[in-house]
Amino acid sequence: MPAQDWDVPQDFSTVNNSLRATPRKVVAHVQLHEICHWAHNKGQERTTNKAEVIETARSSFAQLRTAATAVPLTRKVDMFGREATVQRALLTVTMHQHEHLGQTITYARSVGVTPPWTASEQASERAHSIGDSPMTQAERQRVTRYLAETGAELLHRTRHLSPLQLDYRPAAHRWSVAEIVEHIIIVEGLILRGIDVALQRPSDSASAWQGRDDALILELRNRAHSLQGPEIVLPKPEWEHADLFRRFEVVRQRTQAFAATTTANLRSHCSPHPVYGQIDCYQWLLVIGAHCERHLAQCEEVMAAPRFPRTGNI
Ligand code: NI
Repeated sequence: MPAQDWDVPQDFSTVNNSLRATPRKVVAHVQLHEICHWAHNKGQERTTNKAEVIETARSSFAQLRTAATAVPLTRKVDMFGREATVQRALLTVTMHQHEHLGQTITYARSVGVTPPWTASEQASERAHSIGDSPMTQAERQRVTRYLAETGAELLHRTRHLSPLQLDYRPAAHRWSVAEIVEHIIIVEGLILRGIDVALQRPSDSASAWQGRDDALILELRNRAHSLQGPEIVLPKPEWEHADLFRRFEVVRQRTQAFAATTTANLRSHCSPHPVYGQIDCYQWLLVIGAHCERHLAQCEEVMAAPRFPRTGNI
């Protein structure tokens, strides 16, 4: 919005002094500051010194934030001789800033300067389109969706079970649903730690499943092959039922946040699986989803057992 559309006080310094020191005045000051100081500059030293400009803008934002959090939005303020609310004033400031943000982008581009946020977006697009890309959009979408879906499905199928149902074992040597969930949590934590360690090592090996993510997932989900995990992944079991699901949610959220935000080059770092050989770190994230699916099928088997408690919350 061009500044001349506003009824800007001629003597900015007088108005500014009279408004000093209350939150209401902070909002009014920011208004004046925004419009007068930068556009009309009445009664203030004009500066094009970069450090001073940055410092003034920074203090202006700080004042604005103080006003936005400390003052009731419905409070009446005097905005250039007209009555308005704090909310109206803040919205006006935001629109005004946005107007000039666009203006600065235009100015920057017109002199051949790429604005910093555009530069970082362009860098990330370039990274996604070259061979050693950290993770393509499609890969990230696939793994985050797989983790979200398998996590939600496990909770949906098991969380509502009664303590009796959770602790039921179809046979002495078989795991209960509670034990299976505990095993899933333990394995997920170990895989995350394994990824962390692998990423810190130099990338010196290739995945034995390079280009075969789907085949690896199918293999892992196939319960015709039984896998005997090491002692460390066996459930104790030692967690309360309520704690069990909370722990699952915590570890899965960690995994999902990592998968959604990591900029590490997951494909170029590998770690060995005891049965399937070298697997890259992106594939290890898929393994977490596949492992969850595999054991969800095992939970279904337990729940389908003839003696599985049908009712009761005891
Ligand atoms: Ni397992």
